Amino acid sequence: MEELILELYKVEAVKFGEFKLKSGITSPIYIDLRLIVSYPHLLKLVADTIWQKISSLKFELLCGVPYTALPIATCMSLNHSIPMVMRRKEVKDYGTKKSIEGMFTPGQSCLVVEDLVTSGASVLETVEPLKTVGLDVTDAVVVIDREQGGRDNLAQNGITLHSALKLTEMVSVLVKNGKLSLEVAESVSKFLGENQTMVPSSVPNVVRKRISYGERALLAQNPTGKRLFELMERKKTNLSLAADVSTAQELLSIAESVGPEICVLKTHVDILSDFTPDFGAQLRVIADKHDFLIFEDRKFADIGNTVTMQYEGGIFKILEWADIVNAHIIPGPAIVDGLKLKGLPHGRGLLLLAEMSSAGTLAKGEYTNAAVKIASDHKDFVIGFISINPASWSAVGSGDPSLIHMTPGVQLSTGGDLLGQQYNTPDSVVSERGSDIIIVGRGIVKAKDKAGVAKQYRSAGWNAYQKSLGI
Ligand code: S5P
Repeated sequence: MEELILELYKVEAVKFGEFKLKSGITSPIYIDLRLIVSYPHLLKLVADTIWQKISSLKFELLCGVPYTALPIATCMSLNHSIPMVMRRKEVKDYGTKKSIEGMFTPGQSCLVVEDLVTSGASVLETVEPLKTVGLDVTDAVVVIDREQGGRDNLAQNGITLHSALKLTEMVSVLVKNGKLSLEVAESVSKFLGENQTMVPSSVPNVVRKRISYGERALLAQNPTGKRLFELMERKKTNLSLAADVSTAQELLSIAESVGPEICVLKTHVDILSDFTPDFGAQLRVIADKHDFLIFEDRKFADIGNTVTMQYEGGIFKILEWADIVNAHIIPGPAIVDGLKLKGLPHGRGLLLLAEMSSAGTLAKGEYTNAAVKIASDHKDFVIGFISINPASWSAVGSGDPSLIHMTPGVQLSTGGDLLGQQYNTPDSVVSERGSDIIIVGRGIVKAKDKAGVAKQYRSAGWNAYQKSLGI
């Protein structure tokens, strides 16, 4: 390590003096590792030193942060026969439009390699597109950690930082070897203390790039989640109808007329006054005819054992006819285990209520983060969330493209009802708030021409989706 520090100093990859940074701040130290490509022995030494720091980790791919770390990652790849992927700094708007180049399969683990970490923002800019294509990224390795907050910022975003060298270690080795005076060493340490950076935990959302429903179908682990993404791509609709009417007869008639416009029909089966045991079978016929999924908005909220009975039994027998159900996470993860026990053998999917549309909802902050965690631990059964503003979520994994977001409280103009419901527009829900599916109830059900109004919602939702893809 001492050898590496002295070599970097010798080639002036690390310099001391007065340097004006981009931010306007004057720094007593300047580090530029770009020039190590001119010294093959030094490049090799850098690659070997950082390898020692991560050799015990398990990963299948390497990705260097462009550009300075690319040759370093290449050396590691060649020395240890580990394939690389490359992140494009500029995503081409013609041709393949790929942000990640190279061969990989979703679920593979990838180590990020970087030359220098200050705030951690540039590492996160590479982590995010890797995660977007389904790679598992939990660790990053750098040559030099400037010790200005990057380690904590990355940890907050679920990334463990490994470093070959810390800036303060470098300074003390240089002092020991008579290359640096104590006075300069003190000014560096004062500078570091006064210039700690903070990366807001929303950084991944800012750099998150939307990918198409079709691509996300390939990432979804649950068969119903996969079918839903495929259906949306095929039918070109992200509209879900909340068919909140009081009779089964009326519901079936709306399903018939609005069915061609929607991807999901949402029911509250316990509000139907004329429910009969063949209701589910009748609705299924219409769903198959018009190519939509059925979501019974049952909002399970009990212990695992009770929900298995509520899901399968009683007079409604929801398991027999509903592709999707949803659950509150208030009882903890066992509610998911209970529902999964019954639902998964039938290929069914579950949505978790991570947020709610009603005024004063308690489903926010840590509660929402807990829903994200439970979902990511059960991706074979959980297909996504009921959410209101997923783009603002701070939890690690909140931007997981294999999970879907469905948002209620949607009308063509904002407002609310007298009982706490709050409405956002389709455009705001999809293109600003980062959701995938708009759930519309009274906006369609109370209209005279239900199919005509559903068409308007459908095109508003789809246009917003295309806008968010940059089309
Ligand atoms: O937070 C929520 C969750 C749900 S599932 N807020 C909601 O409004 N819902 C449901 O969405 C609600 O039960 C109703 O079926 C639908 C909204 O209906 P609308 O008439 O207000 O559009």
